[in-house]
Amino acid sequence: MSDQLALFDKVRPEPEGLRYAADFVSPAIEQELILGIQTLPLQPFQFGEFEGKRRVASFGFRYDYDFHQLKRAEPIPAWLAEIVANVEMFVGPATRIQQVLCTEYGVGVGIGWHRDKPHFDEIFGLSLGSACKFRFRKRSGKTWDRFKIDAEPRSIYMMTGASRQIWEHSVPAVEAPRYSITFRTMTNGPDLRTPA
Ligand SMILES: O=C(O)CCC(=O)C(=O)O
Repeated sequence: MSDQLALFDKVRPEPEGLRYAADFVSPAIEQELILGIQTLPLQPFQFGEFEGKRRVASFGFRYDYDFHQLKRAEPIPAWLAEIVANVEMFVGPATRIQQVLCTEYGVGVGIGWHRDKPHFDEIFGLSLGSACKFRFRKRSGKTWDRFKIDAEPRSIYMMTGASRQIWEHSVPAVEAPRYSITFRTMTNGPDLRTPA
């Protein structure tokens, strides 16, 4: 574990591999990032014939629910380069973020229970604009083990290990507009940021 990683507050009793750090970005950077997201051509999240209420833009890669395949997306834009580098540095120098997802949640919008696609490995999530309950659940016989963090604006969470591979996560409907930037490393993918 890198020295930087030790700066994440340990969440107890947590799903293994879950970390949370408050105040990862300043209020000024938060506003810049929100403005950046608001200027993107955000589209309702599509999964097959269904459409989610949250609006998203993917960079690096995107998962295509029609073809059940990972596809290349627009490259990560320059205005996100610094925050991507900061997340990589914070987690550890070997970290290579290759997928970025910008999401806008209007009031009353959330995200249902899921695990991220196996093409992605480690997941880091920056919360912007307003707080949310970030919930976890894992089957335990006929019931569920449950866990929750209050993800404050400007905070970051990290999901690796069991928190990412075994536990599902969801965000219930938010009470004020929330934005998130999800940063993902790839399980096996080509390193798009290394010239061929
Ligand atoms: O908004 C968030 O922090 C969570 C996003 C998420 O779980 C996803 O897009 O898969």
